[in-house]
Amino acid sequence: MVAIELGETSRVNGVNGHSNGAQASAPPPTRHNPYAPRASDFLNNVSNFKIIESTLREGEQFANAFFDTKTKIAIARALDAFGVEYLELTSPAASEQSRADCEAICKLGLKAKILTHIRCHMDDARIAVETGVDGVDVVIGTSSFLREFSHGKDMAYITKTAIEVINFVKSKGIEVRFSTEDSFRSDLVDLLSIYQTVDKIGVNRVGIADTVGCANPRQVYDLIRTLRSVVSCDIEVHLHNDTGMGIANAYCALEAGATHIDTSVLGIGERVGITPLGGLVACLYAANPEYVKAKYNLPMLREIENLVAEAVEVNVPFMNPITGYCAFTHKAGIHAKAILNNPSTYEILKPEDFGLTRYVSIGHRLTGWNAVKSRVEQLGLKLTDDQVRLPDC
Ligand code: HCA
Ligand code: CU
Repeated sequence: MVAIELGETSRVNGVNGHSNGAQASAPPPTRHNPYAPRASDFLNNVSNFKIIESTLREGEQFANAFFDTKTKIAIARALDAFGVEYLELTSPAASEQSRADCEAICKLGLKAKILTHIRCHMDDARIAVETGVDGVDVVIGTSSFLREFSHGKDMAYITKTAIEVINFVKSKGIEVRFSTEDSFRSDLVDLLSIYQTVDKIGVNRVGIADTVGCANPRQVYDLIRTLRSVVSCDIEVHLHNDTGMGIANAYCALEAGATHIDTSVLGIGERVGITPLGGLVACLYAANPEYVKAKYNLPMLREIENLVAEAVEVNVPFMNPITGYCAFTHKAGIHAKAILNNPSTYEILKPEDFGLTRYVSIGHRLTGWNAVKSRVEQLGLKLTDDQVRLPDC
């Protein structure tokens, strides 16, 4: 556990908030935030990560996703223009159309690296390496549930096949990642031992998948931190959102030393999907706005979400970070007054950084006169403060 520096203001807790007589000579309170990332968090990658955007793989598994080639290309181009580092595509072994689409996207000449996602099987690997991808994401289930009720293989077989597939993909000069499905319900010794084995033979990344969305942030932190101490390769996380932890878990994974986060636009995927791209970006922007602004074309977010929402026929949720219908609307009089003086009082995200504008609601009994005054000024009307305050003005 890393020690937390206590600022002068924190000490007040030790005396139940009452003056102990020493305060007159105490230095003025600092603005130090004890929860911000600390230099001593040497594993922390909150300002040093890559996004593996999986709308065209995990997202294609969303119940209402039926992407045709044109739509896939539009999504790939939009995500590339936004600046994600990787695009993950459905396995070319899944269908003839999946293979053709994968090849077509590889030929677009995008800046993002193109990955495809396959089962840990030589038949799939042989097809994948012929498509023109920059890398292959390999996965196999290791939990007792999947070993017993899905593929039926034991750890010895899984390890042997993983080595064969990884060596084969590497021999083609492209990236390879090895991941275990349902990692959080797999035996920890099995997990660490297979990851150590694949790290030694030169896998580029290992992946942890919370396939059923059962993990909480502390569990994610602990597992990634343990894994960080046994492998030297990069670490990717893939986090399902069944209990609403997708973003929080991704953040904790980065704090613990993960290097790559899987996302999909609006979080679409199996069941309720995975860590959403927009929500993750909001969370990481709050941690380090300059880093996130420099990396991604933030004003494109809304357009990308609308594109995907339309393609899968859903609405953007009203409480979506950044693009939700009320994301930058302020209503109560106390909020409006402070916002009009200084937007940072009630906004951790600056709407203008996302190409959006704030809105101060005025049509309600909770609205204060400051909000009405501001609207009067916007409209170029000439009213005195007394007139603005009058209920019938
Ligand atoms: C699935 C597989 C997967 C794979 C994740 C990964 C999962 O569809 O069940 O390759 O890291 O959630 O386990 O999406
Ligand atoms: Cu998944």
